[in-house]
Amino acid sequence: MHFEIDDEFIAKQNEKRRIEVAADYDYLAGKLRRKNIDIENLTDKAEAFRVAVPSWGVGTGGTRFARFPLPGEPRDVYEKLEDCATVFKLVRSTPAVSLHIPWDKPGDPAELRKFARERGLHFDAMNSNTFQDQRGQKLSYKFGSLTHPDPGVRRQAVEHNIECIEIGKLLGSKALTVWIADGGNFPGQMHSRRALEWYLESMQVIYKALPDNWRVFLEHKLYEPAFYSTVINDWGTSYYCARELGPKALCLVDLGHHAPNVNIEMIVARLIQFGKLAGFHFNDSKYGDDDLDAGSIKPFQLFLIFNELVDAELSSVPDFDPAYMLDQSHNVTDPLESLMMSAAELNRAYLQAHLVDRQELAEAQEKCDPLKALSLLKQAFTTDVAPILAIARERSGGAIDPIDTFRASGYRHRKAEERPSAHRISAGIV
Ligand code: LRH
Ligand code: MN
Repeated sequence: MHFEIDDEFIAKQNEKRRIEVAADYDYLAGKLRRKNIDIENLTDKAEAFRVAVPSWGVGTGGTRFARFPLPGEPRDVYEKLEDCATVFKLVRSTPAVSLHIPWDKPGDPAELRKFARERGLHFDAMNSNTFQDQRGQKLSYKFGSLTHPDPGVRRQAVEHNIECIEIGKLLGSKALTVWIADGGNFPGQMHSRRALEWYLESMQVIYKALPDNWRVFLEHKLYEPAFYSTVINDWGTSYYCARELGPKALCLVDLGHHAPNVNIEMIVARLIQFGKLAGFHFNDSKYGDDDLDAGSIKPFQLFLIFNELVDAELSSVPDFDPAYMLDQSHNVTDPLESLMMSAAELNRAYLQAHLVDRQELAEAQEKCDPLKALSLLKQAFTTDVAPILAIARERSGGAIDPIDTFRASGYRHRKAEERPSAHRISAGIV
């Protein structure tokens, strides 16, 4: 039998907190009413907010130095879905799971789809992997994949991406995310212009394999694992390629894939304006692609990104339908707790962005009153919307306090009993 946290247990845990959170909610309702803001409207938005979780995010992550596995970690894609279902059960905003191929290659896609559906889950964008060599793989990706000088390697990488689309079609996915590690560690190692030509040539074949209702997300990254040059290194290159490929190609923004202090919210505004924003891999970072928990280091930046997204949503930008996903590496926390905390942090930033008085902001911008403009944003950012997030979870059948409820359930301990694993000292992100 596989242990699951049941609704009755969640209700009991909520019972302990209901009076307190209801009081906080009513107090906040009063504060917002004075600003002619209806709290119920915000709670509906919080209940409707959705973010996908990465299958590779429910296991412990690591670095090149070490990975410290947790007892009860998922050992296959089914156990990963069990854990994704537990996160969804408690926070109610994460019914979609993004798979990575071949890490999650299903033996029987129909069976996996049924297993997911029985747990209220469905599949978001598929992720291809031409940044590692698989056992028995003919040609190595050591020196690149879609941009490798050897057309045989490029063809192998193209075929892998098309295989990801075929698997995704059977799972009900509607998008493919393509991140390639292609780049060089030494000046002169790659011919930059030729490499980009090969990238476009390869992507055109992948693009042609997309079903009509699918999208392909191009994910740029400044560096790592290549440490001198990266072929798809910034949003400009990604944007150029997405335009060259066609309307189904869009640019995905992974927050950790930019140099420190880059103004990511402006990149978001540009991609929205150019009609090429695919969506996000949300996480946070202090230095490099640290894949830390979203909102844990730069919560104001996360708010400013959602400020651009909500501004676009409210001004009904055509075809504005960004995909929200977490992409994190949980090296020192329980991955499920980090995913629940991060999902709540995104929902918080989204709600706070809806608290910005956009008419007053437009006037302040019109009148060149920067301090007024900033204070309007800060007012929204410093409004504690936690009671709304808690009530929204409870109304959707989730936990008022997901992490405390998760800990009280003993889930991790039960999974450690159910999933005896041969812990091997290892390194790397998964
Ligand atoms: C690359 C990346 C990409 C995934 C990988 C797990 O850094 O962000 O999105 O394929 O992490
Ligand atoms: Mn990513």
